Amino acid sequence: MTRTQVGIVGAGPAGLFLAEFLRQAGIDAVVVEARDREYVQQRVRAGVLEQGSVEAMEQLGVADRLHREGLVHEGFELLFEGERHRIDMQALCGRAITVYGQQEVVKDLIDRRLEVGGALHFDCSDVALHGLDTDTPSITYVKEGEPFELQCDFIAGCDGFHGVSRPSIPEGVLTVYERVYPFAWLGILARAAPANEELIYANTPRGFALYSMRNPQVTRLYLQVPPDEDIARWPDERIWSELHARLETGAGDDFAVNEGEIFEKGVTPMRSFVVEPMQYGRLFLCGDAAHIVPPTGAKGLNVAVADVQNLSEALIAFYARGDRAQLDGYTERCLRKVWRVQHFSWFMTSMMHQPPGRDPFEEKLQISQLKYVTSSHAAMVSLAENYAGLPRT
Ligand code: FAS
Ligand code: PHB
Repeated sequence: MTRTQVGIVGAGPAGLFLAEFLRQAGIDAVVVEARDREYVQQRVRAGVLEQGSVEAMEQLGVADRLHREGLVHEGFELLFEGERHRIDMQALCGRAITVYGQQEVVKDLIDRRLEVGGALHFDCSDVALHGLDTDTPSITYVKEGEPFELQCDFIAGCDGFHGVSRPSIPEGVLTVYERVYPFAWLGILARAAPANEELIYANTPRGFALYSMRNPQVTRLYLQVPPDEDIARWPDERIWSELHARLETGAGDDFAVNEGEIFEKGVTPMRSFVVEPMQYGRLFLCGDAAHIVPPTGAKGLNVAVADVQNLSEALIAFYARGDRAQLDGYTERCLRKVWRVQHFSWFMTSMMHQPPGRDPFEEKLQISQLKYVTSSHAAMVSLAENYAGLPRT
């Protein structure tokens, strides 16, 4: 049996940010990850970092590559009724976003963890949590056929939506809030130079589309598809023709989608999900283990970072002064941002997607909302500050 102060389950953004925050505060932690390093580093997910997440990487001193390779965007565009409308975040709320792939963030944090000799165990199976309602919880797992037990003071469940942490909380403790959307996203990565400076969110009669990117050689594109869509029904030519149809308005706008080799494609279900509380005994849930947002608001990674900032500050207060107040208030503090981004992500998803069985009244409401957020200064400020990310509270 080995001992540590904080056992961290999962080496996604939440687990890796937490490990580094704690290390820099002199708190010992061990990260236990189910998959191998290569898999964790190549998993395609988020692409947009709020200013707050960039500041977190700067605070940890792992932002050099982000500053070299990240794309700072001071605005983004909404496309509807064949016209594009720019939301100038810098002018409206003095903040910007940075386009930098989640897997790059994960790579930078893993490099740091291994560079400083921090404990990070990949390929751990049969991970299980024990004694959560005692002062000595533990994590058991198997690695290379060997059983291990890690005794901790606290456990951080950073193992995502399908992890083992949330289900380890006894029946009846958690209240679940959920909304499943009647559509999904088909996402691709393509070796094609971005044809637009900034992201384009499109609400079209054919459905939603998103024009995003990763760097000057790679674009990231999404299409609204039915919830259980079979990717086999989408050969590359069909994907490109649908992207052209949804994103190119013609009408004097020379924007055209650049095509290129598609080297990654997948379908992502869309749901909103929150559990309350986000803690049980000595277990604290962070990121997707506690809440999921539809990616339309680009918030999942960013709210995961906010959770672990709250948890690390609470743990630092506990180990420095024996003060439990922030640990006891962890859920309440996290839920302020969690429900704000839940609302914003639901708002963006409802405004930008075509629900199946088109309801003409809902369509008119959508267009009215889109016209409002692209004409009213007050509405544009609200949209801009939510998208760029509200300062932490
Ligand atoms: P993660 O799921 O990233 O990490 C959990 C880790 O735990 C994984 O490494 C997993 O292997 C490990 N694990 C699981 N079970 C385990 C077990 N039993 N034992 C040990 N380890 C275990 N968010 C944004 O902010 N902006 C975006 O643009 C955006 N785009 C997205 C696009 C897509 C297609 C998807 C799917 C998500 C997107 N998101 C976006 C949301 C996404 O980024 C998540 O919010 C983010 O990955 C959450 O990070 P973690 O909570 O660390 O969970
Ligand atoms: C992405 O680049 O992957 C991306 C960007 C914005 C979103 C979701 C995903 O809202």
